[in-house]
Amino acid sequence: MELYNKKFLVAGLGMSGAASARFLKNRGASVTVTDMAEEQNLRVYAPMMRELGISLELGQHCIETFENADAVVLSPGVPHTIAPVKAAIAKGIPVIGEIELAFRFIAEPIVAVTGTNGKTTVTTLLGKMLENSGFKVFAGGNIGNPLIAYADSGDKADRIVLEISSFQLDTIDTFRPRAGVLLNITDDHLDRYPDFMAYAKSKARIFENQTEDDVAVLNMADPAVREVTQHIRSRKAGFGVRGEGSEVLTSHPSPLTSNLLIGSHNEDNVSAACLAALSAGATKEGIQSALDNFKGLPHRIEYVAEIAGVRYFDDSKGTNTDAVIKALECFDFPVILIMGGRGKGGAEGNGFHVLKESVCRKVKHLIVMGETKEELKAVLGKSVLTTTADSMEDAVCQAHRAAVSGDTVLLSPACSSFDMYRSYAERGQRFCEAVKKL
Ligand code: UMA
Repeated sequence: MELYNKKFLVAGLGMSGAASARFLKNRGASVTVTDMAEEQNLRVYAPMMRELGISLELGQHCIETFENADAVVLSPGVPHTIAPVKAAIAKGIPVIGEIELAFRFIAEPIVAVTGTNGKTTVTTLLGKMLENSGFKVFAGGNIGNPLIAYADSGDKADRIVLEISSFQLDTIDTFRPRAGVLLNITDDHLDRYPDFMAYAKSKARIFENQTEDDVAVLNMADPAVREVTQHIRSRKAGFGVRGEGSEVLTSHPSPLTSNLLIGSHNEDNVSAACLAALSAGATKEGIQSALDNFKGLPHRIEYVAEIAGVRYFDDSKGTNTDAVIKALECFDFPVILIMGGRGKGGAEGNGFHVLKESVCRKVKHLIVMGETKEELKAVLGKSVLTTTADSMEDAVCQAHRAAVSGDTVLLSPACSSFDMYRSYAERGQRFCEAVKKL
């Protein structure tokens, strides 16, 4: 792809956009960045861009700016369906995402992981497995370390391990990982997709450019995964229940086990990581040593403290209903559950009804907060004693009062954090701080 003297427009000035703009500028492109936010909300990246000689269009996305570019690079948070993007596409201007741009400048073998839940766990674990097998690894992508920053750095890894979101897959063109992993597909981000199938198909694009030489690691117990990968060309390596017609490349590496990751969903995560690691050349010793040392991720069903016989767990990263169901499965009754935040459902609501069965079975007291508290109360309030909280501190105090020795208090919001916090990590930290104050 020709960059020198070409007019590039980068849409979105977050982590991904800033890194893309810098990469392009360093290679002699003329770069403009556009962001809907005003300057005062872009205090980190706007001055950095100016210093690099990059033009800024802030507070708006002008159609003409898109139409005048030679190519457009979209940040994952900018939907590819907005009017200025459609206008550029209609004029034949290439519109790609940051992952696609980076891919065109990277020759190293890539293993990419997608799915609704477990992506970060599997990406991190897989990276460790390959590292412990003697490879130099770059682990990045949606995990919070843009691939384009790696391409810009001039570093050379032996293997690249990527967490890839559906937003990033929406804007690929030639992206082709040597191994792709699809962990599961359940409702999420329905505020950005017309329906579940559109979201599921977007996930399956991870295999779109693969051939028989590449590997697809698939959760064969997941009907949506099976459906959207029926016709892919890749060699299939299945985990979970073996689906009909799947060519199992490697059987479940049963001698490889983890004692540190709890819950059946983590058995799937371990299987997926093992299969992907083996396909990328990891050794059995490297895989086992990674499993022996991996204690899970922060804010992912993370143990916080035990106070008066009550155990507190932080699952702030549980931002959809499926994650909450899986988290509840890790615990015996009785759980005091803290939920709520910004919904990610479409016009028909956030689909909280799917939680009813698990909540009835496991939860003795539900505490709801954030923008979705009324909806949560309306949907789940008849199944379980439900109270509302104004803040994390209030929620944790209520949980503390309701708990007796032997209970578990779990923060697993089923929602994003952006109504009250900057990120799920900040929300999780607030929870931990409130618990420590008890
Ligand atoms: N913006 C616009 N126009 C729009 C929408 C947004 O200009 O129409 C602007 C915002 O004002 C903001 C900027 O875009 O200034 C933010 O861009 P972004 O949302 O793409 O965020 P980045 O900071 O670039 O982070 C992105 C990923 N964010 C999203 O996909 C929403 C990060 O994933 C990723 O770690 C990072 O790139 C590096 O690759 C985060 C995430 O929440 C963790 N991902 C979702 C998830 O995991 O569920 C998909």
